[in-house]
Amino acid sequence: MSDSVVKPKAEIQTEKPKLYRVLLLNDDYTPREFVVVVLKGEFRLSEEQATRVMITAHRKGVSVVMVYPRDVAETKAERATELAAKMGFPLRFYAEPEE
Ligand code: TYC
Repeated sequence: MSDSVVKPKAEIQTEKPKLYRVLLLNDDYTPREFVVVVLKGEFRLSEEQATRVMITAHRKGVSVVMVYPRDVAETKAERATELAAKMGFPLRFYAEPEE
């Protein structure tokens, strides 16, 4: 009769939960000041950070706002997009996984 020894798994599972980045898209209609207000309110950016992110999107078409766990990124992107829509602006945020 052989003793059965339970060996610990050779490799410990160290997979990190994927992070998602929230991206901001440029458009021709949303006022710059409103974009900054949303970035400060929903994403807690400072005036300087919000202005920098807004200007980057304005110039390049898209800008990274912030990185979060998936559910937080998706919720914030949705909330910010809905708030803009309610105010009549086509401003869009979306979440995507980091590579
Ligand atoms: N392009 C807009 C304007 O000229 C301002 C703007 C900046 C809109 C960034 C969206 O993500 C954006 N009024």
